[in-house]
Amino acid sequence: MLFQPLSMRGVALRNRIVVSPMCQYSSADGFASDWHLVHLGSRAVGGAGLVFTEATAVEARGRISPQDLGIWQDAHIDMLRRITTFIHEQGSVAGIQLAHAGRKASTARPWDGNAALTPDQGGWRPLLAPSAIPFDASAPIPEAMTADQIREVTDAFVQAARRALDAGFKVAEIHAAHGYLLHEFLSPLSNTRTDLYGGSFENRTRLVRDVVAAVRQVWPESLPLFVRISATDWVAGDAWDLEQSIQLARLLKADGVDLIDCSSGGTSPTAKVPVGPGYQTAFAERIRRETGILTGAVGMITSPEQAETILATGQADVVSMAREFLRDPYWPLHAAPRLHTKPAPPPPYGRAF
Ligand code: FNR
Ligand code: 531
Repeated sequence: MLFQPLSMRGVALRNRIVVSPMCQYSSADGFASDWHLVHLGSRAVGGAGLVFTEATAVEARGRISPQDLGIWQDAHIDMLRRITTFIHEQGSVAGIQLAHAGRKASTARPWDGNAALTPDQGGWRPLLAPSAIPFDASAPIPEAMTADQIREVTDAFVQAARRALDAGFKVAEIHAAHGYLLHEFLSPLSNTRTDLYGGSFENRTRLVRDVVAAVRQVWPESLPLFVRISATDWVAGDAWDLEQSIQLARLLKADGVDLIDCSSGGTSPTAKVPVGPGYQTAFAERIRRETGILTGAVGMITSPEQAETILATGQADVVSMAREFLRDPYWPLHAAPRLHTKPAPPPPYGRAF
């Protein structure tokens, strides 16, 4: 099944293999560079069905690090269009993950230590969040967003979607996972608001549903829209969990979302996450079976046989890989013979496979 095509609305993926979004921390002022062209382009050459950009900031203050990719200004579109054109020339599909880091914004990139950056270190203030609750003891205290700021951020997602369309992307994924802004509204661990955006499930899911509805308005009917969620906070008690994720997925399906990309974690710095091969596939399975929406499985998927089993047992409709694709951009070309399928290299490489 891994090499079977998948059609969603007017877009046909050549296979079920997705390059998961991966921060490259390689932009200046949000601009894509030759690094992004080669990084993403080579994975399209390698045979992936869908290649996602990293989390791409919808506004400058929504970056995780100063070096994040962005699409908050029209000037970002040109180089992004060069990348989508190349990806599509390879028979792959270009996707973009639209993101806002919320209270986890303004941090140094991993090889610079990951720490929060003050304004004189290249960071910025304020950090936006549902409530004035820092991610951990060493993180800055964010500002609880006003109604105006909620409107601003929602519009930033819409404008970003317009730019993404102009840049040639065929799939947009809204990042509502990993403890970033939209996930922060979902989880009672980070959202203690008492207005229309806090408290009940309906209120905590309001922002992600408003963003999805607003983006769906400008994202063409013919193009798929994904949402990445953290299916659970991995925290007992009053936190975000799988039952709520199933409920949210059902609502998002009705709101015009085509696929739920099922990750987990990111809200609590102390949560014990039982990481292991395919440790999140059960979330994709439960959501897929109980709501009928397409799902993506991600997390420690590395072998062709493992990926095939996930699809063949109905746990998900696509498999996403991040680290394995860093180790091997040509993973699909190497996986095909392992699953008794002919690899489809680009013509110039034909004699090597
Ligand atoms: C990530 N991950 C990630 N997730 C996301 O939703 N947006 C992103 O921009 C990033 N950035 C990122 C950078 C790097 C270097 C890594 C390793 C990971 C998470 C990633 O997409 C994936 O969900 C996890 O890495 C688990 O999948 P793997 O790596 O086990 O295949
Ligand atoms: C890794 C991560 C995975 C799952 C839960 C929390 C964190 N992160 C996520 C990335 C940035 C770098 C690594 C994003 O989602 C942007």
